[in-house]
Amino acid sequence: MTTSHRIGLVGKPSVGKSSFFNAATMNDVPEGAYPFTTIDPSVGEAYVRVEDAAPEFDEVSTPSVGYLEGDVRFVPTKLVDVAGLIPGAHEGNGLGNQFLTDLNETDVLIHVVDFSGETDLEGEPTEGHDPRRDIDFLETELDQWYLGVLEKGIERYASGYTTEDDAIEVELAEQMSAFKTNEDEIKRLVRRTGVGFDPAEWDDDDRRTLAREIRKATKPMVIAANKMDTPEAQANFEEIATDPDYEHLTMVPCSAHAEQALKTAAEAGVVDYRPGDDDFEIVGDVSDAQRAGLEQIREFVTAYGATGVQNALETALFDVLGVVPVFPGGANGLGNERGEVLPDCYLVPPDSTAEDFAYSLHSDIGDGFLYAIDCRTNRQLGKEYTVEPRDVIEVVSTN
Ligand SMILES: Nc1nc2c(ncn2[C@@H]2O[C@H](COP(=O)(O)OP(=O)(O)OP(=O)(O)O)[C@@H](O)[C@H]2O)c(=O)[nH]1
Ligand SMILES: [Mg+2]
Repeated sequence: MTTSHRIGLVGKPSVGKSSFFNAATMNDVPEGAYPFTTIDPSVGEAYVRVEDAAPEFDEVSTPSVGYLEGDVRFVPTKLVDVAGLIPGAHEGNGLGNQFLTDLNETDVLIHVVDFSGETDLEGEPTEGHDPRRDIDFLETELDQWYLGVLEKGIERYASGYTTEDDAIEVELAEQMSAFKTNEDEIKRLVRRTGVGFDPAEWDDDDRRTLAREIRKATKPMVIAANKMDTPEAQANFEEIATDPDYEHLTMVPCSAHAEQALKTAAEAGVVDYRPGDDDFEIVGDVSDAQRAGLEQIREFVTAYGATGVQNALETALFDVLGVVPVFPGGANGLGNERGEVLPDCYLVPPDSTAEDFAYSLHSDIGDGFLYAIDCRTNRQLGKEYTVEPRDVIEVVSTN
C-alpha cells in the first residue's frame, strides 16, 4: 500500500487542464477549444521524480510501481482533471457544484492559467486578457465558497444546536469537515488571524479573513503558467513573475503542448526524452518540418529549463503540500525475499514520524513498532523521528 495523494488541476475553461492532464498521464481525454469539454473529472496516474537511493548502496533498484529511468524514480501519484470553473460557481453557475465536489477530493491544486491572454474569464477567445485576473478570480471564488460554509457553521453555533460546552472550533471543524480540516487546525487559524474565539464578535472582514486562511491551509496551490510556448505568454510571465503583488505565489512556467509533443515523439521512437529534462535528442528519422517543430520546442525547454509539467506536479506535491518520499529498505541489504531491490517509494504526509511510516507500511507493523533503522548509517531511529526526503528506512516490529 502506498499513501496516495491527489493533485487537482483547476482553472477556468480552455486554459489547458486536459492538455496538461494528458501530457502528464498520456491518457486520452477529450480536449478542445470549447468550454466544458470535460464534464466528468478524469482521474489518472501521473509520476513525480525522486532521485533513486539504490546507487548509494551500489545497487540497481527494481521498482514495483512506477519506473526507473537512469537514476531517477518515477513514482505514481493521482492527478484529477477537474471541470472548468467560471465566475459565480459558488452560487451554482456553470458546473459549479460538480467542481466543488471534485475539488474536495484533492489534497493540493495546480491552478492552470492561460498566460497567453487569449481566453477571457469564461474561457472564450479574446486578446490581451490579463492572467492576473484569472489568478484573483479563482482565489476569490474558492474563498466565497468557504465563506458560505463557514457562515453556516457560525449560524449553527449561534442558534445553540451544538452541545453546551462545544467550542467554536468544534462546530466549524464539523461544518467544514469536507475540506479535510480539524479542530486543531481551525484553532490554530483562528489564533493566527487574531479574530478571537467568540464568533458573535466577528465582523464581515473577520469572517472573510478566516475563510481565506482555512482555504489556503486546506487547498494549497501552485500556478502553472501555461501556453508558455507562445510569445504572448512569455511576455506576460516576465511581467507577472516580477509583480510584487504576486510574489507570494509559486508560479511554474509550463507548456502542456511541448510536453505532449515530446512524449508523443518519444513513444514513436523519434526522440530520446525523459520527462522533466531540460533537453532531448533527436534519434529517429524526421522530416524537415518535424525537425523544425522539435527545434522550436528545444528552444523553449532549454530557455525555461523544462516543459514545466513535471515541475508543476513536483512543486505541488513536494514543495507546496510537503509530501516526503521514503524508501522502505533493509539494513542488511536492500533486496527482499523476492529478489526485488528497493521496490517501493512511499510518499508520506509532511511531518510523518518513523512510527507513522510504519503504519503506512501496514497497521500491524505500526502496532508492533519497536524501532527503525536508517539504512545509510545503520543508526537506530525512535518512533518520534521525523522522516526526511529520500530516507531509506527499515522498520523493526514485533509483528
Ligand atoms: N499554445 C498552447 N496551447 C495550449 C496548451 N495547452 C492547451 N492549449 C490549447 O488550449 C485549448 C484548451 O485546451 P484544453 O486542454 O481542452 O483546456 P481545458 O482547460 O481542459 O478546458 P475545459 O475542459 O473546457 O475546461 C486547446 O485548443 C489546446 O490545444 C499549451 O501548452 N500551449
Ligand atoms: Mg478539459
